[in-house]
Amino acid sequence: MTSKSQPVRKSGSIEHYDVVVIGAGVSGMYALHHLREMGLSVRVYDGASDIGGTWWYNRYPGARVDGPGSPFYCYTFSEELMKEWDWAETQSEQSAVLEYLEHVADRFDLHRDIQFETWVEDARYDEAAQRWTVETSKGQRASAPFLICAVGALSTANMPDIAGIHDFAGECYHTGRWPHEPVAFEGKRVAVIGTGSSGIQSIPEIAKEAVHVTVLQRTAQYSFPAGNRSIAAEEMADARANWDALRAKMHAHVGGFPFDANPQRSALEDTPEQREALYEKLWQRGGFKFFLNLYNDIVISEEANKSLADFVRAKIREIVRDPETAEKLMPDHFVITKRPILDDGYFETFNRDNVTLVDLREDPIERFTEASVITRSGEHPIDVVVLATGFDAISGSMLRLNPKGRGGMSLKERWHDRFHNYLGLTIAGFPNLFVIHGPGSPGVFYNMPLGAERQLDWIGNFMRHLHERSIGAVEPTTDSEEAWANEVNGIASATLFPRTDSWWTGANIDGKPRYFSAYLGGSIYYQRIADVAVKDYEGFVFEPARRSDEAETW
Ligand code: N01
Repeated sequence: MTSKSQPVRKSGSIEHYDVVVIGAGVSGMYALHHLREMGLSVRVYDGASDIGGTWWYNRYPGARVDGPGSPFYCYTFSEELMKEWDWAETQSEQSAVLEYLEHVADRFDLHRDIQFETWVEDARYDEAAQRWTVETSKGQRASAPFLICAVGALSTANMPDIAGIHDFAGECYHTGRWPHEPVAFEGKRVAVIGTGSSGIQSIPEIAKEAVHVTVLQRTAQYSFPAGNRSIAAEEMADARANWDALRAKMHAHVGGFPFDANPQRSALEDTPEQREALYEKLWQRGGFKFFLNLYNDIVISEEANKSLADFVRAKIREIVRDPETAEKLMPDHFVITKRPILDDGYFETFNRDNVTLVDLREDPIERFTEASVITRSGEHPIDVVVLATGFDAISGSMLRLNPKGRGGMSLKERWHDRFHNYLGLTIAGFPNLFVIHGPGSPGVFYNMPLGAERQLDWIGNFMRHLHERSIGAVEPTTDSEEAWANEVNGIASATLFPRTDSWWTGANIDGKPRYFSAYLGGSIYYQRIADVAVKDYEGFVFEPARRSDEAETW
């Protein structure tokens, strides 16, 4: 039995640590492990009652890894960890990922330094002390020179403001806040609002149980076969035997997976027949590699993009038997410029007698009553409503935390027009604060556990550098933020991504600055931040330590 690690010191009711980490998901867990291994005293807070972050909350039916998947959606910092864990399927279920994370937490004894069911309600920088002080929902206060915000890129639920929704007397669940007890759909009429990844994963599962499912679709989506399959014992054995080479490949690959480099060929170099043959082969194989094995200009050239969009639209027409329903399911934005979706029988679900599609563009929701949802064309009696309405993504959880930096300036003030940052990690006016997977970083465009490790390894080295030079506070200049914004925009604006309304562009949240904030260069990003370190952390301003305790346990 290990006891909780002690704070560096206590003064009155405040506990002092070297680092406070907010969030105990995939990133926060590694932050704790890595910084503790470096010899620092770390305290982690999380509002949930256990580890896992997104994998703790998103328990809706059908929730699975929908990226390139297992066994490479995992931590890479420990060879032993990789070698002792067996993954059963390529698109692991939520429960399997959570089980893995629980194993990690036990193996590295993480629980003892995490305080659960505790929201950080205030985080404030004290310029004189060069420290952050946080106040929690439990009425505690803690301080540390460093604050790491591992608050999640997809964790602040988007709750739609629809007339009468609070009058609805039936059951109502958001996919990102799914209950821990099983939700029974047998004998029930269900409305699902939203057809992003969460809606498209859950609708086929709910339709297998419910009496009737009404799908309320605002934007029709392209979705691709998930191609989930079991991972054979020999495949796991092979991955273990070649782990060093695979890990090196993950570091080199644009998306952080051990795949060969993407083909360097334009769709327009092939004939329509050759393109069709490639798309068909990838469609039949399924899985996220579909997007990684495509032509190199699908998200750059409108014409190349249209060739794939037409292919998927033809697939939808082929799968969905009722032509009127198929037409309502026809997406009309640039394919892949909203997050690509992997499904297991989504379009086929519309061939069931118990599923109805409502196209909200022509038949909008007017209001909810106690027992129904009313759209322009009429009333749909329901027992359950599932809100698959997504998240205030990438920046939303930082804004919910709303830390106060120099002069008491809040992040909401600083980010009112755009999400100013340098390297996707730091913010001028908010010294010693680091954001994981925030705006300006590859975040959701990269293998997220690996991306978190790489960002946190960089942060750890930076902290050591500051300590060795007796630096008490560091922050970027606004000039370096601007140059970084230009770099991020420069890459994005060469693509079609910024032209589509999506959670990537913030268009799903009213009043949010609408622009594409992720760094699209993938692995180049890690080279960029390494270069900054080599150049003595250029772009930052440093303030000498006023006290000797800037990281007290070193
Ligand atoms: O959220 P979304 P999500 N009235 O924003 C609609 C990751 N993920 O939870 O497109 C009516 O994509 C909205 O319509 P529109 C993955 O990266 C990972 O599904 O804005 N409709 C859209 O259809 C994913 O991309 C996994 O017009 C409203 C839907 O709700 C990301 O999370 C699993 C509405 C929201 O789609 C987010 O996916 C699942 C309103 N008022 C998700 N408001 C894993 O692999 C919103 N919509 C683990």
